[in-house]
Amino acid sequence: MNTSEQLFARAQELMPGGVNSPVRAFRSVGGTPFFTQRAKGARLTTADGAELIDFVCTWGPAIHGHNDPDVRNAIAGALDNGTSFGTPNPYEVEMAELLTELVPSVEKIRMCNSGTEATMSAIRLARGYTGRDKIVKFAGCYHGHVDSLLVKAGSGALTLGNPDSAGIPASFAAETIVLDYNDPHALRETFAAQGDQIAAIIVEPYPANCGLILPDVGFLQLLRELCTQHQSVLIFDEVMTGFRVAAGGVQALVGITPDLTAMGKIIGGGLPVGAFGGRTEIMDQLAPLGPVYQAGTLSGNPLAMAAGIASLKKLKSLWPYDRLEKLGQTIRHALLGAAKEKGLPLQVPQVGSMYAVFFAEQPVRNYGDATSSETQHFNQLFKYALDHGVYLPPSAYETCFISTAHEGSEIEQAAEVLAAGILAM
Ligand code: KE4
Repeated sequence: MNTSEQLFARAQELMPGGVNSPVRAFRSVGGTPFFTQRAKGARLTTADGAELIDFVCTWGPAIHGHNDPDVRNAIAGALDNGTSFGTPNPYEVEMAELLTELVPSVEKIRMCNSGTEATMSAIRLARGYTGRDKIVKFAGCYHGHVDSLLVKAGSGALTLGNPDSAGIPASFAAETIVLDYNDPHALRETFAAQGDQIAAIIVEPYPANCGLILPDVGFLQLLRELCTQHQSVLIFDEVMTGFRVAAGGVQALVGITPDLTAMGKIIGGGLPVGAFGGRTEIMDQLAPLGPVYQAGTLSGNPLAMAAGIASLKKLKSLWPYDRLEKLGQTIRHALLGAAKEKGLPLQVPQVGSMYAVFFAEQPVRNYGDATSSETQHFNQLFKYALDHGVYLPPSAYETCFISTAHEGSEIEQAAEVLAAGILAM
């Protein structure tokens, strides 16, 4: 069987960087990325036979861990009927009913095939609905590789040090206003000056693509107030946080109603799915009803819908959020305890099954704070953890995820490894 080294050598001949998504290349943490042979529950088995407790969870979708039997059975059942029809199918209706039930702000929904498609389409819809061009986003937030949003972006763009991608026409970037998250003054000034030109604010309500950042009290409410006041569209990008921090996402936790919500990851149960939805008045601007065009050959694909439906139904039956919060706190306390003992400044923002690790004196409130943290310390911890059977995201600018498949024993084991990794620094 090919080792990761052998596979990576071949991959690099055929795919840029040997990967199909940049952050997988381990460029910021160094070394050869391992190739995964199979995955089950909370664990990955690499092409080299190593078994790893996984805190990436395929970047969020695997809320029930890998190869979940209920999700597998749902896919197998759908497969008996075929893989893609290109016509409406019953699964789409069931998915739409689930999503609009779980996220009440979403009155109507449109399925697509990735989080990027979801945010790209939501932006186009907001522009079409308002007749305006400008978009407000926040530095460090990543909304997928959308031309107009790859401006001061997070995730892999930030990891590789090019948050402003090449290939984006200046005319596109000129329509994107980038502000600092948690900076109410800049936000008020911007809307005072050009509120009538702003089609939308798009925000990760809890930014999780430059590590994990939490809002100052009142910040998200201010977004809502300014969008209402200036008739701009408030878009919550809950591709990552949706169904993860709560069944209804951040908007359920903070009690704020966005006009549109972008979704992805968990709703596909590991298969390619995105979605965007919101107020009927806005959504009905979409083709075939309205003038805003959006489409997709595989949108509402029956296999992907079946996987997502099973994943969401399992969340409804397990309602795992209290348990995931406890598991997240176990990791957080272990990390902070070890850092205190070592005398290392450490911040571990954590919400439920999401946590991040910043080697920083002060809490990280924005992009500047995140990029000023000691990423070399993170890289050391990443390597130690990987050598001891624990897989953290290969970048300080990502967020860790816990699944319902993580047993208490695996969390305890991982907490011990991470604490030891800090003490070994
Ligand atoms: P996708 O197009 O990758 O399905 O979703 C884009 C996206 C949109 N919005 C948010 C908040 C996201 O986090 C993402 C994608 N997340 C990254 C991980 N931080 C995907 C990992 C990757 O790019 O390989």
